[in-house]
Amino acid sequence: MDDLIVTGPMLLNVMDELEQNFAVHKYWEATDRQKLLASRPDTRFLATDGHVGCSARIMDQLPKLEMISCFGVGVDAIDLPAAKARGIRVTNTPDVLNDAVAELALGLMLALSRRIVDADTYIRRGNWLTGGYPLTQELTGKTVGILGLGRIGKEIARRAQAFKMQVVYHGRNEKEFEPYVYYENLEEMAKDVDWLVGVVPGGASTAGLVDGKIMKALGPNGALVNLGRGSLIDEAVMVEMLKSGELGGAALDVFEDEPKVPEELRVMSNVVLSPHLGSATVKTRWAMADLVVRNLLAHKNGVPLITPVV
Ligand code: A2R
Repeated sequence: MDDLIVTGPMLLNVMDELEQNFAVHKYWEATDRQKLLASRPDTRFLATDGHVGCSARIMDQLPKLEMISCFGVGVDAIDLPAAKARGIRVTNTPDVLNDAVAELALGLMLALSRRIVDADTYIRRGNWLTGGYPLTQELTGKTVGILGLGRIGKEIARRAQAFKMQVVYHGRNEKEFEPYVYYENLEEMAKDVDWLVGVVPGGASTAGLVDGKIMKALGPNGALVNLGRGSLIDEAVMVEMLKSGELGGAALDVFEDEPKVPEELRVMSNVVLSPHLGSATVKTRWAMADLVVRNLLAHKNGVPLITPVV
């Protein structure tokens, strides 16, 4: 049977399926990971996720590696230039997670604007008995700027419209068949919107794209939402601006150094936090895992990959 190195635990049934088709080696359980790689020089297949990824160093230790199947749509933790240079194929799990991530986007926006998390705590602490909860804001009539009108961004846009919001967007290119206003300049868009939702891939081209200038443009009545990668936002600057009130609020599913979240963010009332839950529903995680397996089997059986990245 072909060797398959798996970098982290997958759903149990998926592990069973992988074990039926491959000799699975659990990288995350190995006490000596170098030794595991060195002992399997003929390995052609590797399964990983968007967090662990696959460095050029790991690829170098597997001279026969042909394919990396990634659980997740973001492949910024995989050294794509190194994979390309070696002719290693890389697959990810796009589209099947669009709805789940888009639902969470709207959920976080509602939670922040209607203060749902804080209001829940208000009742649990018995505060309602002493007085009503302060008035909040609604999404209706507000403008949301989507940074990255891709597969997920479009699903967020549709849901925002259902909430009677105006939708505009920024990306590298204007989309020919989309009905929303395009901003070539992110700062100009940030000035004009109430909500800025980031849903772009991680990596060098988007790192720090939402900096102090963009957050200043968004302003004290604006709110920032991030569902892509923590590296998109200058987190230290965001914390300062949230503290000073220069930025109104933030709803964050991703962070610079997950699972570490700055203590200051954890105590702010104008912030809603979730632990990278975008795609984390039972249905979606199954669909993603299924794609990981089907891509591996496609390569093993010499048929076209289902969702290739390179
Ligand atoms: O290339 P464009 O114009 O289609 O814009 C893409 C946009 N994007 C950027 N926008 C501004 N500056 C950049 N440097 C930049 N790089 C990419 O992000 C596109 O509209 C969007 C990404 O869309 P998709 O490739 O369809 O990705 P998907 O499936 O929506 O996932 C987005 C990210 C993942 O990479 C994960 O990090 C996370 O959401 O789950």
